[in-house]
Amino acid sequence: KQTSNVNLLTEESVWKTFPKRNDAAHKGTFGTSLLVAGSDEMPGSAVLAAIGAIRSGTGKLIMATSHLAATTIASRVPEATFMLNGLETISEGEVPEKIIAAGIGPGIADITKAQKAVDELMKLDIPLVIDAGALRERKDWHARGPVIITPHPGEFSRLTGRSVKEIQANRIKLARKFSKKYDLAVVLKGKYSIIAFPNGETFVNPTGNSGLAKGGSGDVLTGMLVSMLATHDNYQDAVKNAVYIHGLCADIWIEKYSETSMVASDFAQLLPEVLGKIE
Ligand code: NPW
Ligand code: AMP
Ligand code: MG
Repeated sequence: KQTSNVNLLTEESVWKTFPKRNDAAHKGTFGTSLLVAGSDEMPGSAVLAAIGAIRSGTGKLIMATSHLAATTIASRVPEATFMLNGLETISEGEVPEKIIAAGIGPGIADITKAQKAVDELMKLDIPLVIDAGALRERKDWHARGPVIITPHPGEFSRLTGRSVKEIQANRIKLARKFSKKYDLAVVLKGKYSIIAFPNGETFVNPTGNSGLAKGGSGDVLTGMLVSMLATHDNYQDAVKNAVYIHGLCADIWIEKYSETSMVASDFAQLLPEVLGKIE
């Protein structure tokens, strides 16, 4: 029973569900995404999330972050706009208008403020990705819109109170259990990432390689997820497509270059090439 309804993600299913762009589109068509990410200690994390987001289709991107991180992001992703002191402002209940998808967590150091900000974002009727620092000490999962959590095994261990060893030995079962119990989508990362939806549908992602086992890889994924949530009608398709395409970029990178030397900003550069295969 435990493994019923488990499917491998395929290139074909991803290509079929990736949204077609309308010739008459304007930037509003593809919506505004919000990423609450980065801090003075970890500006790079927000840069990587911003790159993942801006290359994955969203019409506009607002980065809620610190002054230092904003300066760093602006030099790498000039298309982004900023909410300065973003974590503080959102934790006090002031959220930008018109956003249609949001993500919070990469490179956030202040866990108390992160939890308050998650509380505020959960009041909106939009899909919300919760990652990294925003997963720490999270207990309440009630939200108006769909919630997607993206823990690596270490983070899932903290969330579930189970050891990493136990998690790795029962990845599908534990991801499904958490998803059902709290009515949210779980992306349990690592080789063969598991995607478990609250309706019981579960997917295994075949793409990606050990070159991704480096700081920053997950930050790119969070940005991609938010941007694809903004552009897909069906949130489950957005989650599946982001996870698959993230790993595919890494696989295509190592066809030519070293897996050892690949870093997050390398494979993220391949988003235009990989998405070019779909369009
Ligand atoms: P160990 O060490 O293997 O025994 P943390 P983080 C454990 C930001 N970043 N995969 C592991 O155990 C992130 O966005 C900023 C992974 C360890 O105890 C976060 O905000 C960057 N971990 C913040 O840093 C680039 C596994 O989990 C713990 C594991 C911290 O994020 C880097 C690690 O998790 C980074 O993305 C597994 N398979 N199995 C930047 N350039 O700004 C066990 N663990 O403590 O949440 O640390 O993931 O680095
Ligand atoms: P994070 O730990 O948050 O930086 O996320 C790491 C990202 O890299 C996730 O998307 C993982 O699924 C992916 N990843 C890490 N190690 C591997 C691996 N050995 N094979 C495939 N993907 C991996
Ligand atoms: Mg991470």
